[in-house]
Amino acid sequence: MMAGAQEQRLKLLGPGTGVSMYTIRVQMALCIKELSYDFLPEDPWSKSDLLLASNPVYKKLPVLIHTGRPVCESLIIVQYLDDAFAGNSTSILPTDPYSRAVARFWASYIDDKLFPSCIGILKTAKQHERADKVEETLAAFGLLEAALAECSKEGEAEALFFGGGSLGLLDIALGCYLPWIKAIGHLAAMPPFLDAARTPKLAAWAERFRAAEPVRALLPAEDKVEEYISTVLYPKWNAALTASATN
Ligand SMILES: N[C@@H](CCC(=O)N[C@@H](CS)C(=O)NCC(=O)O)C(=O)O
Repeated sequence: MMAGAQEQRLKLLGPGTGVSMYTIRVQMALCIKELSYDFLPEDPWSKSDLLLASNPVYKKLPVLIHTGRPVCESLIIVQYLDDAFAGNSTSILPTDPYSRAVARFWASYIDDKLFPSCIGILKTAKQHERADKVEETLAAFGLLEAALAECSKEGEAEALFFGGGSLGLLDIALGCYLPWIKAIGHLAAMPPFLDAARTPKLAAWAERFRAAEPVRALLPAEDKVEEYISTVLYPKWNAALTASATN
């Protein structure tokens, strides 16, 4: 049976704060694929019945609903959009299977290693733990610098983006974190992570990414992210620390 027009329309459930990197990542993919959608704001800390029914496993945002069916996890949603709307605009994943595997590998690395190390800097007050997290973060950026250099090797000219001449999976996987990376550095009173001397390719990439259409307008201001970390995340982390100390 054909889904009705209402059901066909894409719905995106996400926090209404405008700072959720995972939701922004999906919105970037929707823009690149030139897809219109209804945004349904949700509170990630007070989960609605729709969120619980749509993502019963992780109970997290964002969730994409397409033809009445939910798709969860931002990287999977981005890849789903690329597959389901293959005819729309340029493709987000490379066409070559090996390049697709490499892009997926680094995208997972960014979520599983790079960002947890980076935000981990703020989660601890212990100097040696903080120093370890800084070192891990800088090492992770070093690896990504080399991955970006590899992208250039495959093309004839210097690659503008991880995706080559246009934005691809890795660009939006890392790009959605840019305001967070800056905000974390600022709150930790550190010099910029993406420094032109240490990671010149990444630093230049970040400038290009911030200016790139159609994703430019989706990136929140760093002070908005800083305020979110200070007013929402710090109290949550402190409450979790207190709870674990008293248990
Ligand atoms: N790996 C998930 C992470 C999603 C995530 O952490 N979402 C946050 C909002 S930005 C959330 O729902 N937090 C509520 C919670 O952790 O219960 C993805 O990529 O979609």
